[in-house]
Amino acid sequence: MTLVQIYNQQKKNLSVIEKELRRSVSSDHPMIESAAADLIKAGGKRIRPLLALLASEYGDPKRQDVIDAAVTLELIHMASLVHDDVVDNSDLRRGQPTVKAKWDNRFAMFTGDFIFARAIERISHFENAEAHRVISKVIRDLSLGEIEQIKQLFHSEQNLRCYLLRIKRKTALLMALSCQLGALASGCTFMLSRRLYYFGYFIGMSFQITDDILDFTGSEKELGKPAGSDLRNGNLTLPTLYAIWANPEIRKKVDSVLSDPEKDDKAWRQVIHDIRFSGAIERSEQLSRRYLEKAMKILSDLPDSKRATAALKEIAAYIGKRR
Ligand code: 2DE
Ligand code: MG
Ligand code: MG
Ligand code: MG
Ligand code: MG
Repeated sequence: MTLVQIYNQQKKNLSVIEKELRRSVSSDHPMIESAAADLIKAGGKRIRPLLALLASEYGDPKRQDVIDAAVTLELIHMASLVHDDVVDNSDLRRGQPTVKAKWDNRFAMFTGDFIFARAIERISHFENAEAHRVISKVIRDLSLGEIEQIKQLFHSEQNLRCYLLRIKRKTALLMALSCQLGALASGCTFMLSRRLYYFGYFIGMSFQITDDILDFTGSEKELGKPAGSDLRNGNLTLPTLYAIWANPEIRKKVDSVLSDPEKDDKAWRQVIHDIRFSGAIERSEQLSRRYLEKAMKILSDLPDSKRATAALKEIAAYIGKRR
């Protein structure tokens, strides 16, 4: 099965979700309406709704709760990104100007809140109290993660646990929730929803590690921003951490640029080059693969005959091949 086939299989559901998303973010306020239209148009892979749809196939995928779950997940994701672009001062996302760039920070904060409120409205449809509990927990952890991330910016004294917790909160938990909620919404047992949660968690960890690798290995054209942007913004990701733990010379250089971010571009380029060719990328790839293996292991315990199992396998494989 290919990724295109998976999207094709889910085409009907995904187009209902798209319509519901559009309806959810629309408003009779012209600025919100325009920002919302831009957000929908900018698109995205809708990976969270897709995960929820696939997880729902382990129960009864026809339940209305499944669509509500998928829409809720994408709305939470969208709202968090509108806020994230304010915090990160990002003017572009998916090649389009961000809400904060097109208007301003204040407007973006409330657009994010508006979308978030729409997500809460959807959540009110769920009768399952467990669903409410797990959603709140993930949003709480997302917020905590962002606060901790700010505190850790430009600090090179970090251990692996600290990095892993950061990417868990920022990326993996929402993917885990997507699988779990899709399962719960379709009436799966709690046990099965937990297993799917771990699948989402493991691919989320692998996804973010790959994202952090690509920030070093991608070209400026591919990334839409200079290579090493994470480090330039003070965010020490896995490649940097592996490099400074293994090599005191690189640590010295990293500390030097971090202590003076206005340092000339040549110094930055040199450090980024050093990290890239230090072996740290390969070690990061190894850890990313380990998470994928854990994800695959979960699938091997799920009913093999299910087409969803094959589809989830393909998604894990895609995450492993992402360049
Ligand atoms: C993006 O990470 C992570 C976003 C999580 C933001 C969570 C917030 C708290 P990146 P990119 C703001 C929850 C708020 C809600 C639910 C309204 O590393 O490169 O900045 O995509 O990634 O910007
Ligand atoms: Mg951020
Ligand atoms: Mg960001
Ligand atoms: Mg990134
Ligand atoms: Mg991203």
